[in-house]
Amino acid sequence: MAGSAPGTLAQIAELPVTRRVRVGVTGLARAGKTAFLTSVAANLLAAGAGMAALPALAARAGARPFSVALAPAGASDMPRFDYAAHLAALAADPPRWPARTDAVSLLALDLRVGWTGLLAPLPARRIVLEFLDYPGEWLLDLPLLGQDFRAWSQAVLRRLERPEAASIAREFLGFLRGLPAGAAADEALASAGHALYRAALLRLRDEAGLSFLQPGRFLMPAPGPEPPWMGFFPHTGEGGLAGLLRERYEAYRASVRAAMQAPAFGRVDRLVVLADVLAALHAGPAAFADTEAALGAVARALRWRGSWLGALADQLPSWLASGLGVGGIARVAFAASKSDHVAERQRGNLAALVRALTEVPDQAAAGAFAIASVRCTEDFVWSLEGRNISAVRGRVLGEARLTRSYPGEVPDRPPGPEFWTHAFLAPPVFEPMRLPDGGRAGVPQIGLDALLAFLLEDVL
Ligand SMILES: Nc1nc2c(ncn2[C@@H]2O[C@H](COP(=O)(O)OP(=O)(O)O)[C@@H](O)[C@H]2O)c(=O)[nH]1
Ligand SMILES: [Mg+2]
Repeated sequence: MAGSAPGTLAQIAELPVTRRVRVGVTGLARAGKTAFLTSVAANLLAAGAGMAALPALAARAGARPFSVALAPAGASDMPRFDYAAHLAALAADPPRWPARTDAVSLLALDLRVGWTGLLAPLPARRIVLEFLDYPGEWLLDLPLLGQDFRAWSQAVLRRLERPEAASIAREFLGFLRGLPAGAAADEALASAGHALYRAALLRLRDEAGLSFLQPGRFLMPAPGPEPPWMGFFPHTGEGGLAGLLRERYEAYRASVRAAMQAPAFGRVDRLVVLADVLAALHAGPAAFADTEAALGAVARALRWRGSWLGALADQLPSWLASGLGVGGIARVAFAASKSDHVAERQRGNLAALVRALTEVPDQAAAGAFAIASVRCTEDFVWSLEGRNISAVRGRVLGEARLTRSYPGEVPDRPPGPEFWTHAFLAPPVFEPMRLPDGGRAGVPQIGLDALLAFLLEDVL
């Protein structure tokens, strides 16, 4: 029909030429956020320059020409992700891992996506892709939004009383037991309890390697002076002190909500949650159960009535929909990072394990992945005592020769007691592969392209 084509063209031409997509990138401790952001930027820039850096994403974009540039910072008030310094570390000889950073920062990329065929004359669309490096500790404040003080206190105390935590939390637990029934709202008691609780959280993180620790801002405080309402701790008693602690908890929740609506952190419409699941398998049953609980709580907080947020944004409770900007979260990707520590055969199991830990439904706005942002190893069949084992090999940081590694069999679901009778070995810290051409051809990765293709499916 001769008349229909111009109509269609006109409709497309009416599409907004600029779209802003903000991806929150978060993860439990040392999950690999900086490596992820550096690799995303390097590989998108390389793909935009016509190199085959992200095959799955390029396949999604089809034949449409696209180019990528680092977006100018303009007058933005968000600290920028120091891409140049992080890439320089990876591209150095010998390669180094990017320096440890804890500050919140933003990586912004400017994408221009053109049209093909009959639509080729149309002006290219301009899409600004923003990746926000979001502290993992704060992620664990999300479940608080749906829990009152009593329910939260009960859950925290149950976790603290488990053997692996109880010895570290002994002083705090002793303090709680020593509180008189119906204790009055006394500031000295409140601050003493708070100090003990906070010290216990820090040690649980640093000494026991636990990550399901709340409130997250006790470990990673927001910038600026600390308001008095930070001074609380979990407590299931009744009376004046309990009332004061409850009020402070409510003020804390209100501030979490407000922060999530603030321009800096709000408007997140996709989320990547990274977890070093292999390290948790190595750390043993208690640490693994902790990771499992943390991921489960985060996944549940991001869900509503069994459906993923993005799919049912209009049915969300309003505080949740507007807070975080979660109402607008169209997609969530949960990913096990550093999957180059195991061979291809095991990476499928690793993704299945992440799916089980987060209960991600099959067909949904949420996906489960096993990725390596910065691939350090190659797969390799190791003949050990007459058996062939799917292992990996790479260069260990600071060593000249290649090291073989086989940490153990990765379970495809949360493992039972029999799994823990064999140690799951700690993978060595591998050196990133040498990047030719200063990284301009991208960074070798595993599954990063599939994750991005899922996350940005509708954008490209
Ligand atoms: N083998 C391997 N190691 C990784 C990868 N990503 C991160 N790592 C390791 O994990 C460490 C922490 O990563 P980083 O990105 O700084 O974590 P962050 O604290 O979440 O920002 C790095 O220094 C690397 O040793 C990866 O893709 N493969
Ligand atoms: Mg970092």
